[in-house]
Amino acid sequence: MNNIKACIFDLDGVIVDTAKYHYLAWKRLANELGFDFDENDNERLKGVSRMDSLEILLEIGNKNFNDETKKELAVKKNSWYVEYISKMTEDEILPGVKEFLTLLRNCGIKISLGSVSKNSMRILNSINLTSYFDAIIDGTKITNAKPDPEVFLKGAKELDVDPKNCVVFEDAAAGIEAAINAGMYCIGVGSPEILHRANKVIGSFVNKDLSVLEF
Ligand code: B16
Ligand code: MG
Repeated sequence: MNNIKACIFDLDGVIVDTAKYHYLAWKRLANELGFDFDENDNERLKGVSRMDSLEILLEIGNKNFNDETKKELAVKKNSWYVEYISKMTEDEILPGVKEFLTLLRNCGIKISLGSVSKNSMRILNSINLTSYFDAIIDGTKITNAKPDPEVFLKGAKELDVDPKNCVVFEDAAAGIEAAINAGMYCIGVGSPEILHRANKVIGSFVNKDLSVLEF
């Protein structure tokens, strides 16, 4: 059996389903700019930073703006997104997540957040989960978005655990690549077709025990 000492969790799509709120806000922006944006297009934005997401959106709509306007558009999208997530409660924690985090804590396995979202703290606080984490690495602490491994390597460093003893839980293809680039084990949460590069894929955390950390 391998020696797993830490688990690193992506936020959007792993702990909570905020992808639906990102989608609503991006769609609202696309519609305001005069084009449509569907759930299929939204898959391309998962795990991607805010400004990179905007670039993809504008490419889909075939629109071009200067940097200043792009910043204004990103601020506008974020204000709508924040409006949606400010209403979140503990009820929106995905099934089995809290129980699995509790199990890890009781077994002495360290826990870090590894999200590129700059809204991570706001979300963790509104769902009352902040105290479960030994380290929190989010979009405010990194300069390189996934698939760069920075977000996960910083988490391992803060926990003082070797990357080869870490497991990353991720719902996005870019995040799986980031975990591989960090030299960590990776468990995809979601669809095996999209996450086939992970060491294994689970549908949810419901009834998961430590055997999920065996590779
Ligand atoms: P924000 P994760 C990512 O979070 C989302 O998957 C992605 O869709 C979003 O664009 C990105 O955070 C930035 O979020 O605009 O809140 O800074 O999956 O890394 O937890
Ligand atoms: Mg995610």
